[in-house]
Amino acid sequence: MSTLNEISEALQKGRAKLVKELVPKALEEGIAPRAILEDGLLAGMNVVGEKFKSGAMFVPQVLMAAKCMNAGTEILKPHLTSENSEPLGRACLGTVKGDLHDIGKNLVRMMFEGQGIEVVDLGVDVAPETFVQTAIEKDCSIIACSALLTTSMPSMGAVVEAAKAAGIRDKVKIMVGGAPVTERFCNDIGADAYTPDAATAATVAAGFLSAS
Ligand code: B1M
Repeated sequence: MSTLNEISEALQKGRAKLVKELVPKALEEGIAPRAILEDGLLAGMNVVGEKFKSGAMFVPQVLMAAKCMNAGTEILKPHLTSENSEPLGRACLGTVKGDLHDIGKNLVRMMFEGQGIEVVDLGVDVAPETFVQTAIEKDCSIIACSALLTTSMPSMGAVVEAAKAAGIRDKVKIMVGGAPVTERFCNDIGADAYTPDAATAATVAAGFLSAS
């Protein structure tokens, strides 16, 4: 079995210690960090998602897989990000209200920081007003929202409305993403950018900050 498959299987089985051994092994074998993330860790997480959906896996097992994902990405972090010394600008980032999923949000943070963007990480279950208040207080040019649940997505629209109500809509770019989010949804709520993955989000955010 290839090391990438071993990583995927170890994550599916919730074996964090093994993931911590296999990720450095894959790096030593010369496998690209991005491939380890996408074809090892995320591939395993997709299987977990399918099994969770069909009832073949339950919350405690999914939490173990999430722990493996975090352990793996922590090791990959220095290899995925190229530290820029000059900060490009500041963004506040969070998972929207009612939503506790944070793995994708943490990846976005990692990629933003790698592009030299300072991140104010608001965590999970973040109210629309908190995004906006933080953007004002910390002088953030970008509000970045992640959502994994179809039921929490509407909160992204509330962020756009809260920014308008606070009079800062023309001063911030609002970026949205997460598995159920689409370009169309982004346009419907009047956000500025939808991106399908964390790396693309960081590139787009850097573009916004360079242009401002
Ligand atoms: Co949850 N869960 N979960 N869960 N969970 C999903 C999302 C689900 C699709 C599973 C399923 O049924 N197949 C489903 C949602 C269904 C729906 O709404 N349509 C679901 C459900 C139903 C639930 C609960 C309601 C289950 C329950 O309790 N009955 C519950 C909700 C809790 C809550 O939030 N209020 C719940 C709980 C949990 C756990 C706590 C057990 C755990 C989360 C642990 C954690 O995050 N610390 C969990 C997990 C792990 C998942 C799955 C299996 C994996 C999610 C994940 O981390 N993927 C997930 C199934 C799946 O997605 N296949 C599922 C890896 C991560 C890197 O991907 O976050 O999509 P993702 O990020 C991607 C892109 O989307 C993008 O970048 C990343 C790639 O580079 N991206 C952005 C993300 N944010 C971005 C922002 C951007 C740009 C790109 O710009 C700002």
